[in-house]
Amino acid sequence: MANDASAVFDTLSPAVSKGSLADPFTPPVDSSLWRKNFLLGAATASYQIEGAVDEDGRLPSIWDTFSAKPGKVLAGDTGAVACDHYHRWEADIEMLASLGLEGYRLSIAWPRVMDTAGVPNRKGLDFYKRLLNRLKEKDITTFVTLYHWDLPQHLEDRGGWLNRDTAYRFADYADLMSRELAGTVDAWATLNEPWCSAYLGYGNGHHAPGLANDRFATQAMHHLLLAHGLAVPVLRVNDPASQKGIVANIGRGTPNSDSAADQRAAHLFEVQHNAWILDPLLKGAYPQDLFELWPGTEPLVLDGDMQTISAPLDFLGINYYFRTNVASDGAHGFRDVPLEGVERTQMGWEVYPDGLRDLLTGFKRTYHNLPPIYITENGMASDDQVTDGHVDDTQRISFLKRHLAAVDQAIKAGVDIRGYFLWSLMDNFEWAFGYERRFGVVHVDYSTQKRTVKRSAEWVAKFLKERKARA
Ligand code: IFM
Repeated sequence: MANDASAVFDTLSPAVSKGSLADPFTPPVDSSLWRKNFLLGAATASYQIEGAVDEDGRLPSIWDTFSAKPGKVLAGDTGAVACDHYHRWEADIEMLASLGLEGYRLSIAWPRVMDTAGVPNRKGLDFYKRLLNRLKEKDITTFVTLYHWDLPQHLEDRGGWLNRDTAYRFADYADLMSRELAGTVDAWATLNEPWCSAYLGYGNGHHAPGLANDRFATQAMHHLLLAHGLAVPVLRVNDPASQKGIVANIGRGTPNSDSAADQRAAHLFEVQHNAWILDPLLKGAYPQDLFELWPGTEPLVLDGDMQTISAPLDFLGINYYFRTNVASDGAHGFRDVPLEGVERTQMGWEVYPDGLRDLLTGFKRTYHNLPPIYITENGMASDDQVTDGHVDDTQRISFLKRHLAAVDQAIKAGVDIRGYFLWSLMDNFEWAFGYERRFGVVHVDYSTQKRTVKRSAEWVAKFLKERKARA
């Protein structure tokens, strides 16, 4: 196998390497992307697109509270209106279907569907029922995430993910949702990116609820994973035909030099970003190196918790965006050493498709019980503008091609990868970065809510059409 996914892609299909729409996407004939059962879809999340935060009995979430605090979100943006998807969902699904996308990954807003006593909120539930029924009518495969960061504020008021009880409340919520929505969901993901909830939310405070303490982060992570473990058997009982899994964001860390200290730093980076979540899920234990990085932060773990957390999964969702080049910090940890002269996105993240392939093949070696994988998010932000009714997001087309080539390489190396979701269907509320960062393959004008299909979406649609015609 060659080392560079971009180079391999260029060799195999030189015409498409520049990301121009005029060049058809023609992956090599043996590419797994041609497989009809390799699912290609797009993803979104409730708080990032729905808006309507005060409607039909929705309760406040931690992101409503956090984004209302001055200085927490760029330009003071909030998710109050977002893409107004709560009112525009029908047109948005039409758009998704017209692009030929075969799968849609969405999340449910917990504060929309239950009151403070756990009593179901019919109006909120009906919204998701209508949405999922319509997706099924359109023959779109549905991946539903139960928790994509919008914790009900009343639970945060009782300690949030620092309170073990939140894990049990989550299992109640999973019970309600799977009883109500059984039959319309193809795959349930309990959590999206527990690393972000635990570390950004409780470890460095960049995300809601905005607490900053390493010990909080490890305890919040434990309760998040426990919530996942408690929910899986509930989902299995209520909706046996669906797949059950969890979604983890993963990070590639590469050493800044060959020195043993920098190699160790890169290892610790990946322990902190990947093994912290994957080891408990797939090995039933936290990686001990984590506590070398953060001495004295071992979470309180009760008897039986690790068995609950490591119950078998039907799939593992993987979200990948970039790599980080690191060096030793001279003590127990690592520090970022940004590389110069590399391609970056609007987020400042390095474009590094090989990292996705290398992490996936590495996981296959490390975890003998690695479940089937879906790439549940991959994509990039760019400062997209509408000109004469078009958005020429050339860098995104090139980004997607190179990452899809990396996925193909991982499949050829023996990793069981069953699908790929673009992040994101449309521009949306990018958390602490507000609306400035645009990740969509569809552009959203937030002053009019007009959607404009970007060149990247046209490109994906074209490929899907061709694949269908060849099937
Ligand atoms: O927008 C987020 C998403 O909510 C979770 N994964 C990463 C994306 C880009 O930052």
